[in-house]
Amino acid sequence: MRVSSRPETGATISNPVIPGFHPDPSICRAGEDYYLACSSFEYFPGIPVFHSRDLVHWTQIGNALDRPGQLRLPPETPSSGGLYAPTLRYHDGRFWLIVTNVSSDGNVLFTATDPAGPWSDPIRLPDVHGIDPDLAWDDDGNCWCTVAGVSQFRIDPHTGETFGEPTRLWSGAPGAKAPEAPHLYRIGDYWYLLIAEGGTERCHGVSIARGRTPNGPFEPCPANPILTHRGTDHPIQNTGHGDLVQGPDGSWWMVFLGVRPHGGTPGWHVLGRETFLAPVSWVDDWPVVGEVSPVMAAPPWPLQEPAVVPVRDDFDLSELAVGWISPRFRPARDCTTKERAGWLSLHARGESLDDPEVTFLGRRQQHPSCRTRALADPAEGRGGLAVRLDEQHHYEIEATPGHVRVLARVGPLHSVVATHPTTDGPVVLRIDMTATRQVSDARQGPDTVSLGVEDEDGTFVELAALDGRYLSTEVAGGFTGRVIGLYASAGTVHFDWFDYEALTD
Ligand code: 6LW
Repeated sequence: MRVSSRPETGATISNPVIPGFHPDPSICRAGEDYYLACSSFEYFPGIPVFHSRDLVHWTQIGNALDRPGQLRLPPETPSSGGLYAPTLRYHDGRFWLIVTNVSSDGNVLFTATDPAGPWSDPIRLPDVHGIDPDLAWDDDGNCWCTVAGVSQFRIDPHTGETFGEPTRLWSGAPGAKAPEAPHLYRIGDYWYLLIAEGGTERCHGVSIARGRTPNGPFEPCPANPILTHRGTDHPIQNTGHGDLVQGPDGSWWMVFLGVRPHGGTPGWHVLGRETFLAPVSWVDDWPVVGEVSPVMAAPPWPLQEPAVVPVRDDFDLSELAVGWISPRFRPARDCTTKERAGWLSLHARGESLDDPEVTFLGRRQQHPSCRTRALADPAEGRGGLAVRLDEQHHYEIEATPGHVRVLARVGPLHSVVATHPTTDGPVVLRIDMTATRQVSDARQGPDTVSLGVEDEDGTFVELAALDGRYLSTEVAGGFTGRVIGLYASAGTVHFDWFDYEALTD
């Protein structure tokens, strides 16, 4: 790993530290290494795992649940069902990950010696009811699993067995909605219980209480919520669902989720809930969250060089890169780079992106403005390049031999927006997302999604420019964000390459 020199005074970093649909971050430290896991809902593989040495630059090293034996997402799994809110911890020389599969297995626990994988088969916790499970160990070796609500179980993490009845710990501010995302820590003389409350929308926040034992009683912090942007015009909204960690120098930090709305009123966010970082100081043994901003002071330790992320995936490798995800299931035979050397071959299962079992391979949109391109060979079928929020909200440019068409689905409405003749051979499909920066009209959407093809000299032929609000969480609902990718809706479609390029505004 290349390490740059200590940042100059005045050096800054940008937030989010993990952009795109990466919510509910949970973080742990093992020596000089940091690892972070996020929710993944209906997508397979599940639970992306990231590595960093500086808390600022993160690289995805795998997905904890990458085998069908670990993750069941049946076709009836709704969008925003599946895997919610993991907790990742390093304890006793190994990594522990606990997560809720709200669509099949309930709470399940996995272990690994290398967080890049392989992770174990699931250990089920049939008696632990409640989302957002946390793990903490006390000095006597007891393992405490605390869930949304907020209540706590003593468990055997090796078997999933529970002991005794759950106990109610603390539910945050009286009357506040959705006390959830508990994390329990021993810091100094106290046990701290960190929670989210107010719901994951604009009222989201983080509160904390402390006690002398892991089971309470807990005394709420007088300054609660210790993090919230509710009622502000801050560019980062919905801040909540945090987890604490110590930096390399012993200072404290919080990772948490937030969103970046764009456009006019009421503001639409299209990238899902993203992972942000904030400094934490301590006053009277209570944590105080420092300024949260899109550009913030760099931590005072040497920062890694940011990894250079290639624009192109050429599909030259036999395995797919870890950032590729598919709704619910990805049978290797339907999505393979082993059939035609250097190409990705997709075999259609569902007939369109409306189908929960569509063959779709995508990556998260991570930048408000970006360009995606793909070279598709539709000679044996029909398929193309799509931006997807869920089955009911997607735009796509779809190729068949001799022509392309732009399709849009928004809720119950389906539209063929444009058709255009092409040659019979492979065709370059392109979608550009351009974020709204200057709001000249309160009704202006968050971005424009332009769909089209490139002609032989590379000139973009735009066939449709659609308002991006219809592919936003404020319209579609749910917990995810945009995913951009390749699909087949009939026969077999081969793709030679896929480009994703961040555009500066
Ligand atoms: C998650 C809950 C939340 O379980 O949203 O923002 C839910 N917080 O803690 C889904 O991500």
